[in-house]
Amino acid sequence: MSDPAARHIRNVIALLTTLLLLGGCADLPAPSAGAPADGQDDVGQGPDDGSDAPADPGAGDDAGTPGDAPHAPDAPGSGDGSGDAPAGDAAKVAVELDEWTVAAMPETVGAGTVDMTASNVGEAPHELLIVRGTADELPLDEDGAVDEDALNADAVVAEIERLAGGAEGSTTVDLEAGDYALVCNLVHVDGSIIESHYDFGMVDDFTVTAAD
Ligand SMILES: [Cu+2]
Repeated sequence: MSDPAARHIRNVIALLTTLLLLGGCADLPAPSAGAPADGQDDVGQGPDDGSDAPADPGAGDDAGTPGDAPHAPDAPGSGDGSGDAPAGDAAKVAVELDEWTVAAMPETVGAGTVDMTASNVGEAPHELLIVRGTADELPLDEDGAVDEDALNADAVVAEIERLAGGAEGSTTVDLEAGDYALVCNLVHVDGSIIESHYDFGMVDDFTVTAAD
């Protein structure tokens, strides 16, 4: 009984040893690929988090302070931007169209963005052309109207198209310093009667001065 028992015990020990070895070997790869791996990652992340955590507060403070600093410059920067684009400071010009007058208020503005509103206070339809040059420089056609085809391509800088009596229109235009003419260039033909609004007097000189 003792020999078989001893053999059995040896076998058991051998088996246990094998299992331990296998288990040990098996345990190492298997767990390391699983839980231990996570554990290591966790451990790794732990320290990382720890190092990140201290770093983050520092970076946070750094980011906060510089962050605020850039914002402060940004405000002046945007201020400069709005200064470059004087949209907020756009000059406002009201132009009254009537039979047979064009009247701008004011008649002089500084160079830059101009919000121009035309009001037809008359009964006939009128339009408004903003043309480079003074009224006496404008080429005329056989109807006594401004010959728009004879103007330089960029001479008409803006237009508020035909407004019925009582109507109002507006345009925003960036004007360089110089002389301009505000013109209604409608021509009404009634049989043999040709009515050029310009010829009837619908023109007003308008001046844009150099910006300060
Ligand atoms: Cu007119």
